[in-house]
Amino acid sequence: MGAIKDCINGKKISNTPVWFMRQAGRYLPEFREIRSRNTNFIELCLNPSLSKEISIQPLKRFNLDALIIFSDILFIPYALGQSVEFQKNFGPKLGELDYKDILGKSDKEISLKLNPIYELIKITSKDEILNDKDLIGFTGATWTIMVYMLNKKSPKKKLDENIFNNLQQDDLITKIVQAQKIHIKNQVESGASLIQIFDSWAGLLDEEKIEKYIYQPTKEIVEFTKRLGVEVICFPRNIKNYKKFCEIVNPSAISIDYDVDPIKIAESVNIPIQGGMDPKCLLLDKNDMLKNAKRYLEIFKNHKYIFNLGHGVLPETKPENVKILVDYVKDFK
Ligand code: 1CP
Repeated sequence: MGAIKDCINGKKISNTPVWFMRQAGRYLPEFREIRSRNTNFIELCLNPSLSKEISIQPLKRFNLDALIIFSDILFIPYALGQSVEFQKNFGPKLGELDYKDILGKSDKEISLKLNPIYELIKITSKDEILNDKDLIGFTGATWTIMVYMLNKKSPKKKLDENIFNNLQQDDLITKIVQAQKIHIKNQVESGASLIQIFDSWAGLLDEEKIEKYIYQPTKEIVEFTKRLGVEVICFPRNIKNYKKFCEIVNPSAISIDYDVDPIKIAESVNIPIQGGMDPKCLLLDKNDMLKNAKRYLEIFKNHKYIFNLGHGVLPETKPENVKILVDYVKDFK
């Protein structure tokens, strides 16, 4: 069992466990090298030997406690039959929704389409570099997946408010939840030791819509994952009330964003906490970066705490800084 699971389960560990969202990706020259030869992002993710190589790249450089698989949250729409492509300097572009086709997708069809991801997990979990480290599988949260499916592009570009008037929306939610469960179960059976749920757009919802779109489906997915015997970390980015989210959804650990006040979180949340530091801190000079890291480590000293960031590693980050940060966290007493 890895240090992250141990931390969550209250076992004695010698130092703060650490991993990063987007630890595999564009800030690493060795990733950019593979990416430049593989222009189709979906095909790259669905090539188990290449996606394995990318997943282990950060572990070759840094003393991290976990590997996160190189994949994407948009494989749920893909598995449901919606077309997904990634365009340079634009991001994801999703196709029209064929409800009859989507709502009719069987568990078997979904599993079959995502099979290369399970193959990736199987071969990666056997690699000796993993040793006793955790292997993190993931899914997008229902709300965030629904946003991409109905909005067809990043809501950062523009959120179509009509998504709430979509007549088939409730059926779609049920279908996404079904696909998420199959995807989580298959990842766990293939060797994932932990699951993270990314709700990157949780902060877009008004309070009165949160119950239906976030609390209810996420609670269902969390309970499902726990029943599989695996811990589940939730990242409801920019949610207004983390305390309430934790009370209702009850994940094994909560990952916090960089806008939320860590002191308030430390006072109000009593489940294991992950992350928080602004990824921009990795762009500062060494002393300023470590001052920020120290702040989080001090604030959560008496908490079960997993060091991570408040969002993903930025593409312009220098790998040297990641190394300095990881070594600092590992030596922190
Ligand atoms: O080279 C490239 O252009 C690809 C960039 C890239 C990468 C490296 C995308 C496209 N996805 C990924 C990998 C990825 N995505 C991982 C793998 C492993 C790791 O973390 O190291 C993970 C966990 C994700 C999850 C993901 N994809 C999220 C949730 C986390 C977050 O960042 O908020 C989201 C929202 C996506 C959608 C997505 N995938 C890629 C892009 C450009 C986007 C759109 C983001 C947006 O809407 O702004």
